[in-house]
Amino acid sequence: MLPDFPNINCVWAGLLVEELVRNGVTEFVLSPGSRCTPLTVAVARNSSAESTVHFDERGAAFYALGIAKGSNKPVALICTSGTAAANYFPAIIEASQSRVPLIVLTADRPPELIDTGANQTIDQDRLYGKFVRWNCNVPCPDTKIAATYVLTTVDQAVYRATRAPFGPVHLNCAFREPLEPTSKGENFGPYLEPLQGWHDSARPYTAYSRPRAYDIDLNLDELRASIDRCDRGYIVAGMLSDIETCHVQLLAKQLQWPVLADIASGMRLDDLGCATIHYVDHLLATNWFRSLPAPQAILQFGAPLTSKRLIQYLASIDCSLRITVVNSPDRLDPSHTGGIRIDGPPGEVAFGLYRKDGKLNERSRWAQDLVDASAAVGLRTKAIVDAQPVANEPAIAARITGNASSRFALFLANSMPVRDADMFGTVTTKDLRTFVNRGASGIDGNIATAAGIARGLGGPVVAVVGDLALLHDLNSLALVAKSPFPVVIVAINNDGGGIFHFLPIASHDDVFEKYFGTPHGFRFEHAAKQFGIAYERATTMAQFNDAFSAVIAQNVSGFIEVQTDRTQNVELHRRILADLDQFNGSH
Ligand SMILES: Cc1ncc(C[n+]2csc(CCOP(=O)(O)OP(=O)(O)O)c2C)c(N)n1
Ligand SMILES: [Mg+2]
Repeated sequence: MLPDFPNINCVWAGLLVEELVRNGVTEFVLSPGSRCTPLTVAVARNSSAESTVHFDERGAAFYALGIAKGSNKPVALICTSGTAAANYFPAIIEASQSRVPLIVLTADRPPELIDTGANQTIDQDRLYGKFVRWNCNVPCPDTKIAATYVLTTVDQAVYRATRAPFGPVHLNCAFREPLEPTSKGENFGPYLEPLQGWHDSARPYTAYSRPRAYDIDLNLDELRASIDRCDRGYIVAGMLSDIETCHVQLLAKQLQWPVLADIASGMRLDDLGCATIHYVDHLLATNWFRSLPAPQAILQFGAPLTSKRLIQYLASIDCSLRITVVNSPDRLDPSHTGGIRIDGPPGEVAFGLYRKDGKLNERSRWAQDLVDASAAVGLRTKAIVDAQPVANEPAIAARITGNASSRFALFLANSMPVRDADMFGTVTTKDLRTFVNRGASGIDGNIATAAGIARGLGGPVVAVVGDLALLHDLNSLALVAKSPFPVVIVAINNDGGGIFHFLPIASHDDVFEKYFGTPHGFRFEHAAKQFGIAYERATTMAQFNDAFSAVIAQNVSGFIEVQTDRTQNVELHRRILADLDQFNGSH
């Protein structure tokens, strides 16, 4: 028997939520509001729906993004009409550009109230423009419209969100009053009769057959043969999911080509038997590197890349074979390098290029020299960084990656935290999972994303964030406070935007500090305490190490504020680069 719904709004909302659940969308992030009441009640009353409630839609949407990244599953968002819906936009842009599936359900007023000056009413039609994979204005629930319409709408929404390129979809759902689950004694039995088979089956109403994961006019065996003809080639690992990383690793191990691994690839911090060039950004800065013969092939899996030096270097190479594999039809070629662009899942393509006999190639002298030089560069920079007694950003990046326990995943906020981890991250065997928001590289929603990742993974996360990113998303500490899994915030407080010191504008003293450095003088102790999060402050590396080790060992949420200095930071980076100028390939 189908449930006895009190009114037509509840019928549609109940079907919608149940169909989402049947499609594997079990996580719902809701924000309070009146117009979305039917959806909220439907989630609350569906025993298979897991829900998180967060008052701020901007944080809620980034939290949903984090859950989707951590769980590799689509996540649903529910909010009321008006600016509530507009607050989802930054996270929708990030989800669109980092190809993460979100099902965005915004409640809307009925058509007779649009454009009339009615309260909390805006034009929500196509609110998110081209940043959603599909957009549907779901009309007010009405028994004149078949109930199966609701099911096929949800099925289409989930399908469009989870077929490549993955991304957000928007269902703008209009509701007329009554919004609460009251009944006037209507009998929906005859209306719902056509759904009896669906109800009994426990399956989604529409079974979409997915296109073959990728369909290309290339013979991968032939491509592999051209790869094998190259003596010198790079594997470049950009942003990859866990499973994709495994397959790329397999190929990298077999080819024994140097792996230029981005921090978002899952291959940067670990060795895994590959010829990994962990410190590629710094190695590229050496004169020694410029004297090496160029590669004949570049095989890139995943995008984007974090290191500007690496992006520029790859663009400068004129090689005969350049293959880029990203699961998206989008151009994703900011340097206009062209070559062979495979629109398919990087893991599967890598596996397609892998020779199934499993035989490993011998590592070339060229590749081994690069591996050795990268390790030597790593040691060289470590020596300089370790000699600094005061807390400094490169050392924090090295310690966090070196000292985090393998239970923890890392979220690296935009601006310097992600770049420092890319440049200075310690090589470990801990298989640390790393997450970033590099779709649009915003410094917004970073705390909420980290908390969402913890929920999506079902495990603890260390989030490294700058002070401006933290100020931007301060109220998302509420999500950390009630996170079911530990979230450790490492707040690097350099009193402003440290990244801007690396730009030429930094030498324009009349404008720099006020408009770019943007000092604020704030500290975060009271903020952490307001949300009931244990707080520690560090000004030396020794203090930081103690505080970090303690919170990691306790496996609880916590907040460590480290004070650093923007000017000293850029000087330290310059000293490291000057030292790398002396590098001769071994020491
Ligand atoms: C939403 C958003 N606004 C502005 C920017 C431009 N931006 C990039 S980095 C940065 C400074 C970030 O400062 P902080 O978080 O303290 O990190 P730091 O540079 O000090 O490492 C800004 C404002 C952005 N990326 N995203
Ligand atoms: Mg800062």
